[in-house]
Amino acid sequence: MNLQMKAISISVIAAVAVIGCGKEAPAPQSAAPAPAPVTVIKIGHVGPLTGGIAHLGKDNENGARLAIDEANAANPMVGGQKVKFEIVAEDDQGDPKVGNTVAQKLVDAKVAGIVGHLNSGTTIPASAIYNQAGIPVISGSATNPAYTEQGFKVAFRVVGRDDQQGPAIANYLVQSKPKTAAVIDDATAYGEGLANEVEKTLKAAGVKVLPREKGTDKTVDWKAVLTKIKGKNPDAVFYGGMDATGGPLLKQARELNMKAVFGFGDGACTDKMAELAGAAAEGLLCSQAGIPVQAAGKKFLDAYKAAFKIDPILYAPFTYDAAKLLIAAMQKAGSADPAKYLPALVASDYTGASGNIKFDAKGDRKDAEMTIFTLKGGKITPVAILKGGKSMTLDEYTQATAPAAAPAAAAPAAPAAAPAAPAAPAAAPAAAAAAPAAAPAAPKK
Ligand code: ABU
Repeated sequence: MNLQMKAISISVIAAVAVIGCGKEAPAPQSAAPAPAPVTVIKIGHVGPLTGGIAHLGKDNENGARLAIDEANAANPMVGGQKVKFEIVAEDDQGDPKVGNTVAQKLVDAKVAGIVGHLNSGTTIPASAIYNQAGIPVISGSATNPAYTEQGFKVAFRVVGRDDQQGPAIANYLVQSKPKTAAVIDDATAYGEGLANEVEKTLKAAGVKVLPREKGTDKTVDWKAVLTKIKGKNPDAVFYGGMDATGGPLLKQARELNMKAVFGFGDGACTDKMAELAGAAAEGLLCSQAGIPVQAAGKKFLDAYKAAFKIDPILYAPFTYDAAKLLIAAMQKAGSADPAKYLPALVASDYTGASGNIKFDAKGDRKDAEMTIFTLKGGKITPVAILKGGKSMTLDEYTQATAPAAAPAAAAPAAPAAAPAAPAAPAAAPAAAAAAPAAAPAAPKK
């Protein structure tokens, strides 16, 4: 007897058995409607989840994860179909080779879009793999201009670029009137690229810049480099690198009794600096290529804290927005097919946790903010938010971006007065920072 025959026989015997017990035969029932199929849409996230900057990789991943969880909680539909978004999180260890391997893994897993990578040094080569596969990628933290200068239609970022960030932080260093400056980098695409931008601005301002000193993204013993620099007595020192290496650099510089003003970029502009350098971190000037985390939307900040029991560190609001942008574009296009939703992503006009996001022809964020901080009382503290040639305090920014439903119309941002003086030993910048250089626009190929 084949299986089908067996099944029919068993059903007949069962039915007869029920009737034979004197019970009523059940009324014939129409078949229950099959549940609507739910299509799973995979979104990749890549960042370093191991190593010295794993805390930043996890921060980025948390942002994307929160966006996806929120989207799923709203019973999302794409093209009239019920869908569920699924994060596929990968660890690239901040290493370009590992980055390429996991990029290919995500392509093979048929993700519909990617948030990442964290580092410019991994994002730039991995973006060639995503471009080849036609899969959109949005970085929430990679700031090296080269990423969006490759002509890849699928490559986007929601933070500013280092040709904006470099001049912004360098102009703050210049305001302490240094005659001589030292520039150190970690030999990564990010650290070296940002250091180059800072050096250009310092030289243009008439500051003598010492020959470049280098470490790596793993260097934690800077004594030889610092001893060499100390002998030349620079008034200012800029380091292009991440907090895991920048913290020890700053600590050892103060242990060597160096009095220079220190300036770092976004990778080393976190509260981790105080954890790693202790009191030596006080007075550090640093920059981020977007709004400060405390200026992110309250709904995002509350949801992040509730979900992860910690506050976001640096670029989580940006990776949150990147994931939301991908989802919004899919929903607008009615498809998770990258070729079909890419035009909707290009045309994004989206207000998220990090403000309004539109992309220029290269895939860069239009009018990205830059923030300058000083480290005070163990915390990085925003002193100026720069946007469109204007400088605002955090309060002014918050007022200017308050919801339209507020009782009074938000006042336009006025140029800010001089930022608060960094704590000793840095001298106070004398005036508001110069406007960041506008990114040249060219059509994406
Ligand atoms: N922008 C700071 C850290 C990430 C990067 O490598 O660009």
